[in-house]
Amino acid sequence: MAEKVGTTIIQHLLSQQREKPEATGAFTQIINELTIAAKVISREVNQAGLVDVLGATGDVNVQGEQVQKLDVFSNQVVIDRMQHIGQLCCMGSEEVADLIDIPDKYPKGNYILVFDPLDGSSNIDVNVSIGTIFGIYKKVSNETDINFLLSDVLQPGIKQVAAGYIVYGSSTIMVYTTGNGVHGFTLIPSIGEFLLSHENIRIPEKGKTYSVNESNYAYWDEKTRALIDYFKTKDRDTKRPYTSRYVGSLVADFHRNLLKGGIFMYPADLKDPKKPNGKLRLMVEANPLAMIVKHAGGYASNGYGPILEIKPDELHQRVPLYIGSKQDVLLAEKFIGGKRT
Ligand code: AHM
Ligand code: MG
Repeated sequence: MAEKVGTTIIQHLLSQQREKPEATGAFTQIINELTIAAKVISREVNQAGLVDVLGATGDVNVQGEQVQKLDVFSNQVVIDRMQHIGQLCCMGSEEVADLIDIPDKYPKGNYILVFDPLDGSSNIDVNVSIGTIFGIYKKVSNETDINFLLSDVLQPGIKQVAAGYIVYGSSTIMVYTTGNGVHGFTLIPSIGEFLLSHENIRIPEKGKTYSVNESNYAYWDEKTRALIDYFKTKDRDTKRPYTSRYVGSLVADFHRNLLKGGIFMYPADLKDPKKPNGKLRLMVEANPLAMIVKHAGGYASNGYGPILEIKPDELHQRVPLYIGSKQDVLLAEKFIGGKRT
């Protein structure tokens, strides 16, 4: 008897694209390859403990291959899967200083992929949720030479045509948007497919949770401290204090707040004079999640205005991040940007 399998990501994407006569299938191919990369990374993440043990005995695994650090491995998986499909003109990765070219043996396309292959590096070795983040842009010039593509890459996040993440947690979930709702798919290991599990996710307007690395308190300015103090202060009318949750993996913290409501913050701090804008990267971390939260009814800000409107100056630019439930992020803006009413 035929079993009802559920909706795969590609099926879902195709059903959305049927309403767009201009769709060429290029985009579907990009998402398809990304899901394959995600499955490979997920498999490896699930064996992380084992890989670590084997790595310690001489950095060679059971197949006699060199054991790679998982983040380096994930970076290579994404590059290998994405470079051959003929739809990308280049890529930008958190793990690679410069833009990644498409080898001459493959055709080039008009899309740009930016990604963080395995975010949450401090949690990789300790079995805590980690994730992959990606954003997709369309090239604006007619350039094909990698030396002249940087200005095509440095577009504000509002120009993303799609964005998503994969969280490797108690299950592996992929969440994506093309601007037409935010949808989540859970990897079913027994059939090797991501199936629709969270259709049209909407983030609550206001949450009860704040997520921040509070050990940075000593390095924050007065406005930032006042904001965190606000969330911790007791006030029945505004349902405070909020509760605190901080995994230390952006994707995991973001995913929880997306489903349950709340605000994630990585403010600017004075810890390292070379990083006055905090830790997180605009292009590979903040922008993709900002697009997702926007289409789920939330908001992402640098404390002064929308993340998605910032014009990047460089690929690895950092940015203070306040992201999550709209009312909570607007409140953060009032504290940080001084737009108090
Ligand atoms: P990474 O790209 O090196 O993994 O760093 C990004 C991670 C985020 O996932 C997380 O939100 C943040 O760093 C945690 O930083 P901290 O340890 O300073 O709280
Ligand atoms: Mg990262």
